[in-house]
Amino acid sequence: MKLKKKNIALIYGVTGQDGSYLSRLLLQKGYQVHGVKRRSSSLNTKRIDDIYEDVHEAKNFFLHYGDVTDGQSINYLVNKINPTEIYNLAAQSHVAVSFDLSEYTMMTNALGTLKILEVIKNINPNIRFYQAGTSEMFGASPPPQDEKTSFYPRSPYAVSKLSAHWLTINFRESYGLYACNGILFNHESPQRGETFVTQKIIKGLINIKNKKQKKLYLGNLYAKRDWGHAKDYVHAMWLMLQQKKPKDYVIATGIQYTVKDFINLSAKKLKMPLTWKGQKLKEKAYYLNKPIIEIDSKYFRPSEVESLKGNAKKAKKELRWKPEYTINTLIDEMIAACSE
Ligand code: NAP
Ligand code: G4F
Repeated sequence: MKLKKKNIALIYGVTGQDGSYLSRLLLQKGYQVHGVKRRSSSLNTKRIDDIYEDVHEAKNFFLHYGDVTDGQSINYLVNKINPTEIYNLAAQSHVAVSFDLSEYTMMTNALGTLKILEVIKNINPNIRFYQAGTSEMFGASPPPQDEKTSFYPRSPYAVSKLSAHWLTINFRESYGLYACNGILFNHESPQRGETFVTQKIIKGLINIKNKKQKKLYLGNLYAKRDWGHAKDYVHAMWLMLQQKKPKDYVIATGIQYTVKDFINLSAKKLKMPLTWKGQKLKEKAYYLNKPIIEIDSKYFRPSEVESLKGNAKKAKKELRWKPEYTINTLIDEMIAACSE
């Protein structure tokens, strides 16, 4: 009997939100999972601590030091691990920060992707490759956005991701690589970084309710986003690499809320009735007659993406993907994790 070659995944960005969910999914599917972590002066593995296997006994989950800006290390790891699939989730992923660290963002997100693609092309063109693209690439193009919508990036982050997107397509067309772009709309979870707006709102409201914090300062309350759950979205990443042909897919819920809607939904679940007063920079939310949410203009971006709402029809039809979570179950889970 011919034994099926074990699936071996190499994940760049394993310590991030999506990396932690993707690792769990692939381990459940029987993969051997190798994750790349960056060297940092304090521990950066808290999201994957519960699946960590001691290096001396590890059988299925392995961590390696590396960095997407270091081509030699990518070359070394791909040679050593001989993966069947590579997921590139590594990025400077904060849109606002990309205005301050534009050069670094381009080097990590765009050049980093190119370095992985070059290594795949040169070492083993049969490796299947997933590139973490984003709805930010649509930027100023009006919703609903799908695979045919024009790109109009509005930040160094979005430009860097668009560059990675086209590099992935170019390597697919030029060298026949099985390389896919997922164009994922915002997805959140209890593992979401604390400076992204959903986690910032939920943690802030809970802290205020528990009297650990007095106020929450935010930026644009009227930006509209299509928020899903990371667990659903990493499933789509995996599905993209299991098809006959490599293609690009939009992954989204198709439902849009403003940042203010997200605040109101979360506050209601936390039984914190809010009253909104004032306008523009003076707009405030009151709880028990005290102002608890205020606007700080430092959280406004030099250029904003006002409205994102995806149409994932292609993924639903071809990948048979559909999200399990709703905005309500997403917020419930984030609140529950925060209150533990
Ligand atoms: P995240 O939590 O910020 O995780 C990013 C990961 O990349 C972390 O593991 C980080 O390591 C790692 N990383 C950063 N720079 C690196 C470098 N130079 N070399 C190697 N690793 C590096 O982001 P996420 O929310 O999981 O998102 C995963 C990917 O999907 C990102 O590429 C993001 O841009 C993209 N994306 C996210 C969303 C979303 O809504 N979450 C939507 C569309 C696309 P440290 O832990 O050491 O910082
Ligand atoms: O939570 P955010 O920082 O996410 P953003 O900018 O949409 O980017 C996230 O989703 C992208 C997919 O579309 C990913 F590619 C990217 O890596 C990241 O995961 O901000 C959401 C909205 C923005 O319009 C922002 O201006 O919330 C608005 N906002 C209002 N006040 C705020 C704040 N955002 C943050 N981070 N902090 C605030 O205080």
